[in-house]
Amino acid sequence: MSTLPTALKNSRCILHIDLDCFYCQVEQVRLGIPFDVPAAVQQWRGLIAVNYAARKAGVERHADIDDAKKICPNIKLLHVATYGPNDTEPRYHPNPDRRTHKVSLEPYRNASREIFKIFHKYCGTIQKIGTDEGFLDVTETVNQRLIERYVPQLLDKLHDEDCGVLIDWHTLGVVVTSPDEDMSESSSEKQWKTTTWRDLQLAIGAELATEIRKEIYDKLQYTCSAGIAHYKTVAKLCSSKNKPNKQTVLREAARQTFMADVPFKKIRNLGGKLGAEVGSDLEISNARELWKYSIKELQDKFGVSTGLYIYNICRGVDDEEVTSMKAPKSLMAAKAFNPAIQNPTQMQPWFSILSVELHTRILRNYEDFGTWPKNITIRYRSFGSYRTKAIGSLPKDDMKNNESLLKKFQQSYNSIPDAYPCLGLDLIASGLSHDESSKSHTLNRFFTTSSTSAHLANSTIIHPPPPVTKKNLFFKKPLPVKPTDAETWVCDNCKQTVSVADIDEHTDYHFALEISQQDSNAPNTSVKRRKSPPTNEDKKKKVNNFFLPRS
Ligand code: DCP
Ligand code: CA
Ligand code: CA
Repeated sequence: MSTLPTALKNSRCILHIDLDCFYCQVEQVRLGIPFDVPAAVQQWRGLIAVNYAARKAGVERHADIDDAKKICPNIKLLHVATYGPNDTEPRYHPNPDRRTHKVSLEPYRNASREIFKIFHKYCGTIQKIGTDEGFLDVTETVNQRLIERYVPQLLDKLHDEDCGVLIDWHTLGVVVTSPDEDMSESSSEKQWKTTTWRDLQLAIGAELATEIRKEIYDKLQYTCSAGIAHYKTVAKLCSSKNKPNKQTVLREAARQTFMADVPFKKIRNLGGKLGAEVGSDLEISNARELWKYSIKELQDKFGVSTGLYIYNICRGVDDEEVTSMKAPKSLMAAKAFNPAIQNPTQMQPWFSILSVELHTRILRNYEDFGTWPKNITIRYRSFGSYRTKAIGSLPKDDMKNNESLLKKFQQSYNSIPDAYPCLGLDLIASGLSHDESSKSHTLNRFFTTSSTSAHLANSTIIHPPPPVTKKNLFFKKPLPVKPTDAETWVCDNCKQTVSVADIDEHTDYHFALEISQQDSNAPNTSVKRRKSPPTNEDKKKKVNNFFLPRS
């Protein structure tokens, strides 16, 4: 792109989009409950999502249903879908019981797929975080629009910082302002005196965000909030700044002002251990309080790369790439039993529930990514120790419905001599990979798998960090991605940091490794694991109570 203004050579446009009270919206849309009616999604006796009308009335996430009703008597409590005994799909049972039913997050996964399909129409570089949010690097599309619309008339300004274009920011969402900026009264609206090329890039990004949010609303009736900025961290902070149903643009001129009062624990990657360390070492709580430290001081204290990272991140600058989502390596349907299951009669209904769930997920995954599992494995827990049993693989022809899977599952489990009491039962599909038949089929896929995303990455512009200027101190070299926030978790096995969304997949990866080793040694025998995977308690501790669906 030779006509790209110089100021945009290293400038990215990042959107962070997050659905408003996501689970609650899914249920409200399903039931046709208007958004101004207070409502919350209930899982057993607790609330896992609360809509904005109910939040106004003082209802908080995790509240007990009775407390919620006291605070807000007209609140609509909508229980999540569950699998009951013999259900072949999740249903909205009127009075589900955790002893006989299993929570299903399938409706939210389905909604999520529809949302991400729309994201994919606008952007090829999407990093999915959990089910309801993602980063979109829209630089390419934005720059294209910018070049088409503005560059031909402004060829003489290509090397300037300012482009002189008048932007009606009021149509683009909430625009963060800074008190030291020059404003001029042009017509009736206040305008900033200058518009930089980078501002223009964000303005077009905001226009794109509006289009995406509009399409999500028109097609699915969901509202979401968006942040538009040059860096991931601030884009995320912006999307949560004005909720619900708003978008917030952070221009460079206002970045520092915006960052000043951000509690630094709210900053991506500083919510966890690193943040705690910085907070206690330097006795600070806001991003602003970090500004008085020089790069060198921070590097002396926290190491070269972490010091530089902190120096930049407290000013709202980072150089983290938006990394496209990858196909999962394994899928799992899991249930914890409390009290433990004591005998085959009690266990009987769970075989069907878990095989239906895994079956659905295998087929859905095949549609999305075209990968098929090599191994199906049972993992069960009795008195703290996990045991596993491989049940082989299932060809696609045997997966038209869940019956073969159910039969194999049942037979294998029933042949285990010491299967009771059982505290937890997981059915896992691992070794997901492309097979010959999936290659020959043209499937309607919108996700990319690892190999195709690598190809995509090659065809997109690589954005090196912006140069150091007098006004802004940017990175001199790319930062190692050091996620240490509440959305990440450190694996006990390999010490790798993984995002919460990937915990199960990561645990399953180790597990699958073991299985493949065991498979080659002693196939079809139940084996004791060398090391237990993290329990839900462990995970919860490590991820600061971030939600983990497993019930
Ligand atoms: N979730 C959960 N338990 C948690 C956190 C989240 O079950 N501790 C589920 C329910 C949420 C969904 O994930 O609806 C998305 O999580 P968010 O943190 O984005 O919260 P919401 O979308 O509900 O609200 P907001 O509008 O503040 O984003
Ligand atoms: Ca959300
Ligand atoms: Ca979210």
